[in-house]
Amino acid sequence: MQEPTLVIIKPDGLVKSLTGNILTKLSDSHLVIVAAKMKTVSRDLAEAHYGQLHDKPFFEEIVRYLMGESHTKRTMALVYYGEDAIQRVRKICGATNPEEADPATIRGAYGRITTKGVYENVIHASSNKVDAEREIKLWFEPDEILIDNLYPTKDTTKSYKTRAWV
Ligand code: IDP
Ligand code: MG
Repeated sequence: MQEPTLVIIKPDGLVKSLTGNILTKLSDSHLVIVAAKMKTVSRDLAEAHYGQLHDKPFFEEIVRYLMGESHTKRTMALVYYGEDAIQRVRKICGATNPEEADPATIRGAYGRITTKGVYENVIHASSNKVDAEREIKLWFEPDEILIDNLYPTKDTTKSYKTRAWV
C-alpha cells in the first residue's frame, strides 16, 4: 500500500554533517521525497512530537535533544512516500538503541548513547500509519507536501504578519 512516513534528521545528525550519508542510505528504499525543509524545533513541537512518551523518565531529555539544546537548533524534516514506506524506512534506520542496531543501519552506523543515557540515534522515522499522520500534520502544512489530498483539508483564511522579499 502506498503510504507516507515522516523522517527527521535530528540535531546530532546535522551537527555531525551526516545529512548526505543519511539521505544516501534512505535512497536505497527507492521511495519518493514529497516534502523537505529545515526546521528549528520549539518546545511545543518537541513535546507534541514525543507526546506518547510523556511518562517516560527520559522525556525531558529527548525534548531537549530534538530542540537541539546540545547540538544545533537545526533539524531536517522529510516526507517519504511509496509502497510500505513506514516499515522500509524503519528498517534502514535500525533499532532505537544504537548499540543494538545493526551496524549497516543509519542508527547502528552513526548513533551513540550519551553518558546521561539518551539514545542519540540521529534520525526519527514514523513507526505506524497513525503516528505518521499525526507527525506529518505537526511538522508540515498541506501546501508543503507535493501530494494532493494526502489527508483531508479545509479552506481557511489566515491573517498574520509575515515577511516578504524586498
Ligand atoms: P523510535 O525513535 O525508534 O520510534 P521511541 O520509543 O519512539 O523510538 O523513542 C523516541 C526517541 O527517544 C528515540 O529515538 C530515542 O532518541 C529516545 N529513546 C527511546 N527509548 C529510550 C531509552 O530507553 N533511553 C534513552 N533514550 C530513549
Ligand atoms: Mg517512535
